[in-house]
Amino acid sequence: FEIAYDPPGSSDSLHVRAARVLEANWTGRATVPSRSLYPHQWSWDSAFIAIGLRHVSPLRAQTELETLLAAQWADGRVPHIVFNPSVPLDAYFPSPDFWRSSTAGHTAGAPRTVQTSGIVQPPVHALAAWLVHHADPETSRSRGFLARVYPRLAAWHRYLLHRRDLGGGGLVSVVHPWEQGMDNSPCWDAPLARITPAPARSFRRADLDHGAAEDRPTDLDYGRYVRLAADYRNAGYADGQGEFAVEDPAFNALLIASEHALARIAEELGATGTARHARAERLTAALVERLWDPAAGMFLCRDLKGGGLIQERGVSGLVPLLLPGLPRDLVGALVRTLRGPHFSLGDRTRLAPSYDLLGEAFDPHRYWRGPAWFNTSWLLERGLRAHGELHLADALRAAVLHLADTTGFAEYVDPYTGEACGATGFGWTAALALDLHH
Ligand code: 9YW
Repeated sequence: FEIAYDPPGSSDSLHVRAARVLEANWTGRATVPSRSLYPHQWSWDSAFIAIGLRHVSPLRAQTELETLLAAQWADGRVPHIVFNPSVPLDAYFPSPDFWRSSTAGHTAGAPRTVQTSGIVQPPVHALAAWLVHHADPETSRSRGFLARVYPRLAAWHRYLLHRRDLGGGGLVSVVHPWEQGMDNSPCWDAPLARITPAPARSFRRADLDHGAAEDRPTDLDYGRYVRLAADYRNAGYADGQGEFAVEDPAFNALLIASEHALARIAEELGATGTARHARAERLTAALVERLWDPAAGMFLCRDLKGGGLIQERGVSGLVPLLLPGLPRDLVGALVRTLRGPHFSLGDRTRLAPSYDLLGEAFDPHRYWRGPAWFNTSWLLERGLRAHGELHLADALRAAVLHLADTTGFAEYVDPYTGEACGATGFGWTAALALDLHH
């Protein structure tokens, strides 16, 4: 079904309300995802936030990305959190004293002046930088924005392609569920089951001070997250030694989209983008070869430690729709899967659920185990539009605008009812609604 949106006169107010959220979450150098739950700078949040912020202040959008990239490690990794030193340690767990970046990350080249985590998040940044440049090319050129971020973005992609090809098949692996960004997706249940959880009394969750326990990951999940992160830290953040390694379709698709964007940035700077475009095409072929599952009609995650494709349908497996170079028959299959009983977009759901409606682990309220999120909807909207599925794209766009606004820019929503879950005043929800509004 479709939602009527944009009655005359109301369109300005969505812009104003979304801009107000971004203003409230702005710290002076970056934007926090949520004042209550997530009071620091998060990597992929900042990329999505910059994409929306460019419509309000191109300069602030550039600064957002530059602040994040200033915390890059010498080995090229862009950390998933950059900590704000003026926020109390107990406001978020795991805090800087858990990650100990400046000491444990010494060999990997963690920065000295700022505290960060040691894991990464999906590489949406080159795509964001390209879109931010486009919002105001004059200011961007006068500040040398692209020239400044290009070497850092190139080093970031190099880190992923060289240090994280743990399966040897050309794709990048995540070594922690937090890296992929969909923390407690049922896709991680099997690979996580092998991990011995850290004892519950060895850490204190700060998220439960702000979020409802039944909407959040469980204590057992957290025990395993902590164990994996502590092992990585104790190994000096050296890659290739951990017990968890998964090739994820969304993470890799975002790298491919960003590699294409980096090629365009290179061209804008007067260099050639040919080699980067070619690499993006090779990555696309590897993605199809290693993660496409014809029976499921979508991409699945590959568990490098347990062998084979994980038979769980997460929204991550639909995100490669974003890629313009995807083979035509795969596009058709992805669109059918999106509309079919597992995701039911445009029929029983208005935004794509984060996980299979028919899956045993489905829960409409628990974080990434069912609720619909705005960043994945933004990515799917882009994909549908790029492949000419205009009717579906328009309906999805209208649903994003309507639900973002009526929920007070919620973190995520019940995919059936649209009921707000998690935090409100959430950064990327406001930013991406702003972007689709333009
Ligand atoms: C956490 C900030 C982050 C997002 C992730 C999301 C959540 C952090 O919040 O993880 O403590 O659970 O899963 O994608 O970047 O918004």
